[in-house]
Amino acid sequence: MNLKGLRVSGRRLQSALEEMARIGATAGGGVQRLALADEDKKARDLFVDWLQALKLEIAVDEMGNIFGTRPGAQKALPPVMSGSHIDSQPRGGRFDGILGVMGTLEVLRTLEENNISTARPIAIVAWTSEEGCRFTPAMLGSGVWTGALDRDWVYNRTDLSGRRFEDELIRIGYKGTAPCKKKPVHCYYEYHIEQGPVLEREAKTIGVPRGITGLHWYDIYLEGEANQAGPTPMAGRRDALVTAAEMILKVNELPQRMGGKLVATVGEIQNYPNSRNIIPAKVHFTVDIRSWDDQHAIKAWDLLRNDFEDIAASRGCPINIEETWRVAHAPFDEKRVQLITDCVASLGYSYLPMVSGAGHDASYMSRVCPTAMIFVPSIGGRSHVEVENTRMEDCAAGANVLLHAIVRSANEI
Ligand code: HGY
Ligand code: MN
Ligand code: MN
Repeated sequence: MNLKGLRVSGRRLQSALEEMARIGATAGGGVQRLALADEDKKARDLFVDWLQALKLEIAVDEMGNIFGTRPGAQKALPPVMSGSHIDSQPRGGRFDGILGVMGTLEVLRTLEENNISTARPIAIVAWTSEEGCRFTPAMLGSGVWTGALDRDWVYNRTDLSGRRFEDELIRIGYKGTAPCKKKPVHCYYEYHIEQGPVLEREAKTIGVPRGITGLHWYDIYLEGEANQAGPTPMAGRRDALVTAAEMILKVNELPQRMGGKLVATVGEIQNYPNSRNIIPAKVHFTVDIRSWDDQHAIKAWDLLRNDFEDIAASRGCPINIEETWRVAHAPFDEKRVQLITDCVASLGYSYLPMVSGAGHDASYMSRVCPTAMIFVPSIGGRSHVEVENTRMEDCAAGANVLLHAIVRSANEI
């Protein structure tokens, strides 16, 4: 069969995305499906139903990663794997992660309805807890599967209310029995929204990243001294929140000071006791530093950590720093990137080579098998927000690239 003319069904992909978007739908038009929360379970259950309808061989591993395998003519050959994540940010978007899972599902549905077999098996995967907002750090399911993270260490991670990862996995019924251990994979593709402004600005349909920047996460804990906000003189206060504020400004100034391509963000903060008439006693905040150049990011952190220690000393607020997580920048496999580019060209889409500023499970997968990604534009460059949006024509275009990349790769012997 001449596969050149093969295309996914954009309408069916749209309806799968819309059905998933109803799970955890938020008032502002986004979704909230925090890892291992009830909404995550509901979306997982629906995903497993769809895998069963395709008669795939389904496996759930000890980390709750869900795999569906479509057999190939040569069963023993390592599969082509493709997927992403189902969990979302709090009041997140309807495309981040789920587009890659639904895009791969649409590829499998298209192959089924056209009765197309491949030499290699094809495995679809939904990785557990990619976002890292409820249980830190990010990419926990793929991190354990690739051997980058220890399963029991992840099991004991807790969310802000003290719930353990493993207990939540059991509670939603997704602590599977399959060992969470890497197996041979021929290559891995991840289809995802760009989550930035570049493709839209350059009016390109497909982004072809050559890799993902390094991600470095830190947690900062400050001890102040609570007291009555009225009678306590300003002199001598040990105000943890003012101390944090001075530090947070240093984070924001860092990229300018360092030069080069680096971003730095404080996204999360907790203030205790957080009462308007009590001088803040304790503050926890997070630091997220990203750069393609890992040494540059580490140098930036060294500078920042010294600033933090000086500020903590000058304000009399002892500091405790956790260097929570570092993932080095992840260059993708050039052959796989070229194959994606060839598929884009043969489909006649415009495209742009780029680097991903967002982290993805593909970061870890690139360490264990040839990996590449496919991006489609984010309208207004917005993501991790309820207004996150991508044109359905672009969603179908990206899925067509994924379809041809998977079929070509699954017929490589
Ligand atoms: O942080 C990230 O870029 C991803 O959403 N985990
Ligand atoms: Mn994502
Ligand atoms: Mn995300």
